[in-house]
Amino acid sequence: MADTSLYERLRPIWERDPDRTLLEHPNGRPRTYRWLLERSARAARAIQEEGVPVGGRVAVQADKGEDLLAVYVGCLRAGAALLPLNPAATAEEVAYYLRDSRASLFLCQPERLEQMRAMAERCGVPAVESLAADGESGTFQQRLARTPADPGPVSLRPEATAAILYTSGTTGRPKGAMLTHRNLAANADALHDAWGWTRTDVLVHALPLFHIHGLFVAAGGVLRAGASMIFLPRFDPDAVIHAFRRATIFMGVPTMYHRLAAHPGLTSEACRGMRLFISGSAPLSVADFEAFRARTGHTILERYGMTETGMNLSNPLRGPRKPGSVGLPLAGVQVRLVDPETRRDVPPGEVGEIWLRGPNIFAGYFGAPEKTAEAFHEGWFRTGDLARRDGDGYYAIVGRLKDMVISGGLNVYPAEVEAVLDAIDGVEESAVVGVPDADLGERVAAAIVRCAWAAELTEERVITAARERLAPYKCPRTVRFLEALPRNAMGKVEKTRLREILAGA
Ligand code: MCA
Ligand code: AMP
Repeated sequence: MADTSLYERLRPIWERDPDRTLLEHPNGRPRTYRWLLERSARAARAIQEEGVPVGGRVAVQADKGEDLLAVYVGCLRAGAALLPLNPAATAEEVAYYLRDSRASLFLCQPERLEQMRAMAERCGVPAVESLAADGESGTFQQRLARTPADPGPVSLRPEATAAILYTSGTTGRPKGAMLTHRNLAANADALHDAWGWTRTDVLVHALPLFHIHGLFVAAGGVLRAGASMIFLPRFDPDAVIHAFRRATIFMGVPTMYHRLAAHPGLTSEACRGMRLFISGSAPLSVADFEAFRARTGHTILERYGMTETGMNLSNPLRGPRKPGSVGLPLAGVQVRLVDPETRRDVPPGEVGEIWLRGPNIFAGYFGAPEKTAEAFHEGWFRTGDLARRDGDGYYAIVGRLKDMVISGGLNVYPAEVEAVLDAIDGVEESAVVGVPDADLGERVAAAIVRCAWAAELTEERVITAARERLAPYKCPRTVRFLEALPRNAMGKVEKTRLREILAGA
């Protein structure tokens, strides 16, 4: 791999055809690669002038807009790590990310600027500006308008951190996974080849930009190919299907495919120019896989990835795409299935934990070497996902060792929700599980044991209290009050049993 930064690898691709459209908005000016080169140069310079050193962090909690991409590329050029945050994260959650990452600059939503300035000051963040989805009205954007497009030379090694993405853990607080320029470049190259990207591809982009999926796999695929995207502010099935008429690729989480397959506008005619539909972030049900094929004639390509690793496994572009399977290892990715107890590889056909090695595997958790050490065994990253490999070498995810719920493609860690529920007045104890949900895949459900004096505590009160501290998607959608939590002889809550109890609630 070339010994340069990700930006230096991408720049020649963009400069080859600078007037090519990078993105089109449903109602707004299209943007070219020339725009990205210029806008990201200004962003890099502004990041430097805000006092972010090479190796520093820029946290961004902004609604989806074109300048998020300019700031991302600006960070790459300035040698800063981007920390993208969910706009739905509460002030308490954001405060944790800012403190933990020791960010030098925080870009927030314009309507929260005052609140966030006060909060960021308490967290020791020296500079706070706003970034608006409209591309002009944020204070950072006003600054960009008067900043020269000249960041000056920054020399970076591929081992430099390009982004830090927070991922919660089954125990403790969220951890910041450091992804290097090399990680992102290696994964972008592997996906470019595996999915046959070309400059003439047009992606329908309806994912959020604060996760690997929307930022590095979807937008990152476009940037790597020098291709174009129809850039939608959010997932709206009408707008997505409308955009298919002018596009070639779509990427979504299973909930999106479930909703598209139920939409009367989804027909083979509506998808006539499309060449590829890709699903990931959560298991795609065989029912949705089949329903989508029946409606469109297209076979969804399912793949498997993780924040710490980017993409690892993918069904093939050419060759069978099997329902219920996440396919074969991507180029450069080594995969083992290991018995988590004995740490030996399991015999063919048996279930084991997925262990990974490759140039895509992250550099560690920011400021947490012990947590990094726990995540690896002899150089292999332990995913906590359980899989089986069939006779053709295809992998199928069959379960998880980690206590985690995936709701609509977003991960929710029960330990984090339980800590918040336990702190509510009148809650003796709580337990959180995921229960099956046709739309979201899994739905967050909570069992609560009330204190003897708190018979009045209602489901509504619990949900309201949880929402004050947790992003809405993490809050339980179902709350059931029990006399006691089901426990095994060791006193451990039996989550499987609880799932059965709550599935019917
Ligand atoms: C929104 N809501 C949710 C979720 N999303 N509740 C539970 N789970 C969710 N995922 C709630 C909102 O708080 C709101 O509730 C109500 O649903 C409607 O909100 P709205 O924004 O209109 O929701 P939506 O547009 O229907 O969103 C559903 C969605 C979205 C499109 C499926 O969640 C989404 O974009 N998911 C994709 C996430 C993603 O990119 N995952 C990749 C990460 P209320 O009104 O009560 O507040 S994983 C990854 O990157 C790895 C590496 C990988 O392999 O890809
Ligand atoms: P995150 O760390 O938020 O990126 O979530 C990664 C997790 O999502 C993985 O460890 C898996 O548990 C799950 N995941 C991602 N893609 C798939 C898939 N295609 N099928 C099943 N689970 C998936």
